[in-house]
Amino acid sequence: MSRNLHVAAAQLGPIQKSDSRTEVVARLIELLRQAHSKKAELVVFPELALTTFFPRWFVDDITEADHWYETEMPSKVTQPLFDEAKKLQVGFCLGYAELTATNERFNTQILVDRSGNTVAKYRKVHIPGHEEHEPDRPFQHAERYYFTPSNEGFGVWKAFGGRIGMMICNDRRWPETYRVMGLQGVEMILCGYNTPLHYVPDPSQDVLQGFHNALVMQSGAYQNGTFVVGVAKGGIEEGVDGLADSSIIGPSGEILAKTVTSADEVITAVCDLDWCNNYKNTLFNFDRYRRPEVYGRITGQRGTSLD
Ligand code: CDT
Repeated sequence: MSRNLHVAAAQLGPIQKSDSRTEVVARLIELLRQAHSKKAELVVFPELALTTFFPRWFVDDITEADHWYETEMPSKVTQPLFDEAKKLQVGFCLGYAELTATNERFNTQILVDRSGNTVAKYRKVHIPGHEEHEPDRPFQHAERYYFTPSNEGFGVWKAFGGRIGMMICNDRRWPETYRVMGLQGVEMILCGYNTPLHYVPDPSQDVLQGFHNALVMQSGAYQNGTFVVGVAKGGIEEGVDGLADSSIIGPSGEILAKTVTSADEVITAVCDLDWCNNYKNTLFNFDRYRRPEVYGRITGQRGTSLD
């Protein structure tokens, strides 16, 4: 018996400030069609896939940035993507900036089923970067100004014949992200990202961006017996070079498929979700081997305690 889910990572090249939502949605539809022609059932797009990565600029009045956010999903301009998905019977996962009716701002990802219905919403938990304008930087990473960290945590949804979880970009660097989903039996984690190659606070990490990206997702997959689909918006966007390296990772921790460009590109893999059980039922049999009674510090404190 196997439970195959044919998944696609639909990497985006850069989206410039002047690119309209309509132009971007047309690119997403083209990628969706390419993925469908490769027989994918689920297509994963990057974080903030409808716009340029706007947290690289600071505005004193945040309402001047309202135009980067979606107040409804689908909207008039994104509806064609949902329509195409329904027509092709392909599901998708899409990241975007969300502005709620109560004026909250989230970095959000949704899961849409093969009938074009939204079946799950995830809002980014770990928000990196800074809150204030830092004028000495070559570019800003003011996500902490533009987004509220979600308190909703990491859900896992029964969809596409398996247990699907979501995380967004910086979430992938934190082992807790994977483990909270692992404890809900997650079988595939979908992750969009925008990762500048230049890390301003410590440029010694610049050459390691690709290594760290693979390291965290491969270890998270292996240690929780789950597939991970990591999808970039890469390439040079408004002068800032972004990591590409989108990949589909198996529960063994091995990379099954990886992009070779930093432009719009589709990769796919047939994922037998039952493969997860090889890990979940053996080395990572949580019920048998975990020791939560000695893990109290994980949830009991935030920073390092030296006492
Ligand atoms: N989008 C996002 O979360 N990017 C961060 C960049 C590093 S923090 C400035 C990441 O973890 O890839």
